[in-house]
Amino acid sequence: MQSKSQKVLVAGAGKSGISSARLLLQMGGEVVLYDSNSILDAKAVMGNFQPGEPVSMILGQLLPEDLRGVELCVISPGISLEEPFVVMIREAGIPIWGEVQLAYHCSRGRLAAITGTNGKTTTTALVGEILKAHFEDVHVVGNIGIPYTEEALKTSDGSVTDAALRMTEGSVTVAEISSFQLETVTDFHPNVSAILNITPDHLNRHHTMECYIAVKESITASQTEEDTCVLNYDDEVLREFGQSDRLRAKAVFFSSRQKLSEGYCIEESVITYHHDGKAEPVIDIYDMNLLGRHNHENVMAAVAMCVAMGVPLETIRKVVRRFKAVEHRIEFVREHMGVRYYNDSKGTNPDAAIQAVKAMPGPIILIGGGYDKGSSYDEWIESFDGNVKYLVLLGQTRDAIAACAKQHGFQNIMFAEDMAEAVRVCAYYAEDGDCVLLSPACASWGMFKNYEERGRIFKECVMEL
Ligand code: UMA
Repeated sequence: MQSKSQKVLVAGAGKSGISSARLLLQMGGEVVLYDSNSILDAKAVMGNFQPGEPVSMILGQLLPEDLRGVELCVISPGISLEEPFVVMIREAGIPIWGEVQLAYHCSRGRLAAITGTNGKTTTTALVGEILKAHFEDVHVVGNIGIPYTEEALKTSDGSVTDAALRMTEGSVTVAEISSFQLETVTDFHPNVSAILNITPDHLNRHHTMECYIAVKESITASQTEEDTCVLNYDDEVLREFGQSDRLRAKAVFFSSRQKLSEGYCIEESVITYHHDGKAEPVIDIYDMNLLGRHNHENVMAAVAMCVAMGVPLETIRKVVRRFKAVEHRIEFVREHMGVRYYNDSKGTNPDAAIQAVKAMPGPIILIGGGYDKGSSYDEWIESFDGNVKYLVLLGQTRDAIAACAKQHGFQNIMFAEDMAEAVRVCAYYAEDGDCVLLSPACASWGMFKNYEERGRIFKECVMEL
């Protein structure tokens, strides 16, 4: 920010935009809130601000004259930089900051930041719990659902104050950072970063795997030799990255598949930390509540990050032992007539959905489909491997998924118009010992506001059975 009274265009009036606008107002700025959805409920959005605050709203098309006097644009992560109005802003010479960049600029203290295609939310939540057990002032923010700008804004009693007063040099922040958010940061500098894995996702936005990988790796761009980057040794791209001179931070690897002489791996069933010629047992995977190999990886990443942040292993062990799965991520909902129901609404891409299929303790009736991100479904269908009895499909991608499943010889496919119908169909076909799993391999947009809403509606339908 150049000056306190700056006029800032905030693009996107969702969670991130509203929270950015409030932070900017707190800092003494003037805000023009813009959203391309012309039928957005402007009154409800404006209800987030006090009468008389210098904030106005534009809906629908943004015109060149709307940019008069604008010195900065703060953009929400869901908006592609290729949108014509964003190109217009850039061509007008106005700097574009992501919501995360604005928050980072206003925050203080130390920062741990997590990216990767899958496991980010669980790892972020676990890191947050561990840090809270050791540090006094901990903030858990980002893609997990709490805009980073919101935490840079509140006092400890929840009231709003000058941003600079909220975080101190003693504060610790853990941020879940998506590839969308990484596109618009400049000097974002975590003390400890983690890239959990990289598999195809969001290719309709990033176009190629090369671009998607580059944007994920950019979480380390401002890190120095004094910082740490936690990487998955089993992911070929990340192993190469950690051993290359593109990474300036110290690489710490974890592996769920092989023994490492330095870093974190699983020996027998014990997560073990190898360092300085020592092998320290951390926790037996059978003493944890989290299911599946992907969760062992999330735990290793979280432990590695917290050790690098200076938390003693004994504190880490205690928290990991009691930590339970986060909502919407292979979340057990209930058992009804001998059938177990699981909500994995956060399985928004094929790779995440494969992990959920693999983690199920019995034969599966699977609910899939949703918004089309241009993903390929072949590996997901192959992962069924005789364990999926029926596939119930919803949403925009249902025909494409059905065609792909048939190509792979999977014929037990049904279509449903909405979640209630999908759950009813599953309950009808499920037998004693089966698992009904919502793990769509697709984003929720189009049918639902977000994956949380999709997961909540699924759980409501299951509870009504
Ligand atoms: N909009 C426009 N023009 C556009 C596109 C969108 O004006 O071209 C407007 C929409 O009309 C809407 C607003 O932008 O009013 C929505 O902004 P947004 O999509 O950035 O969503 P937020 O509500 O601000 O939520 C965002 C993240 N959303 C996305 O990245 C799509 C949330 O991640 C995040 O939790 C939240 O900020 C707080 O940090 C969700 C997500 O789906 C969970 N993330 C993706 C994922 O995990 O796969 C990346």
